[in-house]
Amino acid sequence: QHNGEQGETEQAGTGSIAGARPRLGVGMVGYSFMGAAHSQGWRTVGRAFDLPLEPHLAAICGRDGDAVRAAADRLGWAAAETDWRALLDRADVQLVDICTPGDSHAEIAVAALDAGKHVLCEKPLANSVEEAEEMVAAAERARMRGQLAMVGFNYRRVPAMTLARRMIAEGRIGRVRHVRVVYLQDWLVDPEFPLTWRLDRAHAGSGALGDLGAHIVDLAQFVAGEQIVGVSAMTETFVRERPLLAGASAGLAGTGGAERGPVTVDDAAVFTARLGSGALATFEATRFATGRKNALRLEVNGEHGSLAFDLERLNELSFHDGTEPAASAGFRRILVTEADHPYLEGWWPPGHGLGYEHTFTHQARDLVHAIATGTDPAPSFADGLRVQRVLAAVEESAAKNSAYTPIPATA
Ligand code: SOE
Repeated sequence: QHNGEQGETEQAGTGSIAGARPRLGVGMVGYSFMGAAHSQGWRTVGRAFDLPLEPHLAAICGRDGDAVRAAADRLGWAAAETDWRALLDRADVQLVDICTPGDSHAEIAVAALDAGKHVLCEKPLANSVEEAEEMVAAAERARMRGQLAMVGFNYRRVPAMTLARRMIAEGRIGRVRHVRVVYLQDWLVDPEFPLTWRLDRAHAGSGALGDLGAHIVDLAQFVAGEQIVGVSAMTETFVRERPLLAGASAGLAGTGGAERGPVTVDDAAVFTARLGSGALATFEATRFATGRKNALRLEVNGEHGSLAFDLERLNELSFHDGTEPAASAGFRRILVTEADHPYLEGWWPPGHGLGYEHTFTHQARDLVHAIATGTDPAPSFADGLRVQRVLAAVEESAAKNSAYTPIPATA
């Protein structure tokens, strides 16, 4: 299931040190939550896995000089830049990793690809279908020159999720009938939580839909091994005004001032979908699930078995094999920590589990292998565009409200 095996060939553009593995110079744009998560991936990947190239954390970029220099020291980068264009000019950078809000993904990714760099871009790929299309076109041009582009849907790299995809592809649950996915967080329940960039459509594109819905759309398609072909949706913004941000935001948090401004994105999105095979899927993405911190739960029901997963117990995959005698059948827990489980060859003895951060290490691992072997990485920008089309269809369906059938009031 890994994207590419260890390569023999050296890709043009990778710097080489005599007697050592060729280097892959990484330049990162952004150093907040996702920047820190990706940095962790780049720092650890060459130690956990036997790689054909050695990732080198060449430079990190952000607009605030003092802050980006502090981030470079904290996160392990050799240099700091304050203009992403300068990052693209650096000869020691062969791969640009974009960890900025969605409104700058397209501009940076297209410029980086046109400048001859490989690109890893955080999800969602863009803020609109049009931008995502431009990015796919740039990736196709760059592919002819041997450059690769990948979008960062990191939850594909939870070992249990890669295993679930493998088991479904092997026919362990038969034909898929239902996919049921929710992604529940609660960091917006307080109406005094300030208007960070994630609540501003101009920066984020959408709210829970693009931030959380993008993950579960990608994951559902990845695990089931098929595409969504249509949706019917509702979205809601529960708190429509919030305090303006006073100062900088950090991670998901920030401090509000006295003035208020409008929330221009959805707080929650629920939608149903049909998959190509005719299977039915349901999705819920919300930042208002009080008490749920990062509850991404997925269940797939097939004609003779089911799989279930919860990100809050990410080392486990539940499996019901419906071909077993009914008297002893039932969901059982697979502890996904065996050496022959996906990605586990790089880590600990059985039972010594992994966490959220390892998904970024696995993402880096797969991209390094893809670059070394010249293999198309997954999820590609085209996969990111497909997710973007689903998000756009959800917004269109919610705006039309056409499937919504009010129930007449009774006395
Ligand atoms: C915030 O909702 C967030 O950090 C997302 O932006 C990430 O993509 C998700 O993995 C965790 O939650």
